[in-house]
Amino acid sequence: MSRLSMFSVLFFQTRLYAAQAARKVEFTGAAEHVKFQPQDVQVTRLPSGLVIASMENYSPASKIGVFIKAGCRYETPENQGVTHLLRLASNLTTKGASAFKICRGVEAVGGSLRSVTFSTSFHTLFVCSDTVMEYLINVTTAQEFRPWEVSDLTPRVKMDKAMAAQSDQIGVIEGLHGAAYKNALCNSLYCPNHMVGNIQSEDLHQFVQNNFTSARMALVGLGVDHTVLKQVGEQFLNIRSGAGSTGATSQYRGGEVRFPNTSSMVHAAVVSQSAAAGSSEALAFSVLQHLLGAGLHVKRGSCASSKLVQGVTKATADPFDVSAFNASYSDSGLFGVYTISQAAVAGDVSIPQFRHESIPHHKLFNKLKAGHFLMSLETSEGFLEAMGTQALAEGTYCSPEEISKKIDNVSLTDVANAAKKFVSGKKTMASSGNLSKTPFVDEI
Ligand SMILES: *[C@@H]1O[C@H](CO)[C@@H](O)[C@H](O)[C@H]1NC(C)=O
Ligand SMILES: *[C@@H]1O[C@H](CO)[C@@H](O)[C@H](O)[C@H]1NC(C)=O
Ligand SMILES: *[C@@H]1O[C@H](CO)[C@@H](O)[C@H](O)[C@H]1NC(C)=O
Ligand SMILES: *[C@@H]1O[C@H](CO)[C@@H](O)[C@H](O)[C@H]1NC(C)=O
Ligand SMILES: *[C@@H]1O[C@H](CO)[C@@H](O)[C@H](O)[C@H]1NC(C)=O
Ligand SMILES: *[C@@H]1O[C@H](CO)[C@@H](O)[C@H](O)[C@H]1NC(C)=O
Ligand SMILES: CC(=O)N[C@H]1CO[C@H](CO)[C@@H](O)[C@@H]1O
Repeated sequence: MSRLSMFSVLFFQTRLYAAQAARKVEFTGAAEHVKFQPQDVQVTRLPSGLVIASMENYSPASKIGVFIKAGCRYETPENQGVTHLLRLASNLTTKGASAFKICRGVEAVGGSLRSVTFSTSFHTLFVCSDTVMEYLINVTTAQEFRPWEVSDLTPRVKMDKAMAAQSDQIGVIEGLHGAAYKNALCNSLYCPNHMVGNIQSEDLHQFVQNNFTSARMALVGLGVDHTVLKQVGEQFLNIRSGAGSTGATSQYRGGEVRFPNTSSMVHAAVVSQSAAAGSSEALAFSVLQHLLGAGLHVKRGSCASSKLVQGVTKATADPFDVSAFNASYSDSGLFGVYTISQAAVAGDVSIPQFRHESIPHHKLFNKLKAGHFLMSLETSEGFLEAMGTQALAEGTYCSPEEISKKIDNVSLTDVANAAKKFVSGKKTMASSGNLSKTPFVDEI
């Protein structure tokens, strides 16, 4: 789920298309262990604007995803909540296939569609593969949004909201965005109350029509041949070409939102505006987050030694969990601290004092830099998502090694400047729980 994009992902239990050649080689020769070196990620932008990104890793299973720049940040006041419905509607009827047929169709070829999970054995993928792609594409671009199916979504919207309301973290992070921005990024991932039941089939159609353009999509595959994926993109995703408007730039304003209730655990986030994703400043924030996270993601009592963050680490035995918070978007970012504490000590929420001389010496710093980006890429789903997100945002893919090199370029001064920007920046705060002892943002 993301403010920026929506995506559907198909998982296959076996390979799509071009697996044969690879397999053949794999089982000739004595060793069954002959492994193929994963190839580099290949990226192509088609004339329609569609970005194709893939990596052939010779995995026995393929994963394909369509990523679209059409998250809640693109909603307007008139259609707020429409992306929440779109997420829920991903398995509704498309042109040419009923909801029931879609489930069975994907199932029949051993695929699974995100948000609908099937697992069945696979039989004749080579015969079915075009159909599979059509399903994925149709689910993405050719939904009918039948009025009765859309109104049937209302109970699920309510249930989603009720479940989200049980999470302090979701409440705080949604509230934080709402308070931090005047527009775009202030939109919630959840349909606002006043729109529940008020979003019609027509609104969904309009949003898709205006926002799902080829130039705002990336087709991403893991364990797929790049040429094959390009053909698929040309053949099936060549709809609504043209850039589509890029949407409004988010305007940061800062502010505060409080959700008081009787909960004795107080969740609070205090942030400043950081930097847009992809900038070198964002990398400095990323390193800073890692430094803070490394020293802070522990109970308060045991991290008194972290000189970096003296402000939040007064020695006390009360449970007080602090972690660095960051959110990063194409046009803005948020950076700060997220604390979970007993209501009685929530007054200790404060802005850490960064000291230049206390930023760890270079060796540790480098180690943190190196490890940072490799972590998220360990799972194939994480990798697919990283590839899709980058392909959407920049139309390119930057390998972990390249990112590591860029991080190596981040100097201590850059990190200190990022810290300074956070400390002196206009703050946004969101909190929930028994807030009787929690300071207001202007008191921090
Ligand atoms: C996809 O949609 C087209 C019409 O837009 C339809 O002709 C085709 O049958 C659909 N394919 C599948 C697999 O649902
Ligand atoms: C779509 O998926 C949801 C769960 O993810 C399920 O409750 C719903 O029945 C499905 N709808 C159809 C038409 O299959
Ligand atoms: C207080 O609100 C948070 C979310 O805002 C929720 O998770 C929590 O369960 C609530 N606690 C009580 C006691 O109502
Ligand atoms: C997305 O669709 C909505 C509804 O049609 C439209 O108002 C909005 O301008 C579109 N956003 C972009 C960035 O094109
Ligand atoms: C919040 O906690 C204080 C003690 O710290 C207590 O006196 C007060 O009744 C609590 N308020 C609520 C609404 O639970
Ligand atoms: C690192 O910085 C130097 C000098 O500022 C620049 O020439 C080089 O291209 C940078 N390397 C990377 C990987 O960004
Ligand atoms: C600016 C910044 O620090 N961005 C990072 C925030 O954290 C995510 C992971 O949660 C990274 O992917 C970003 O690079």
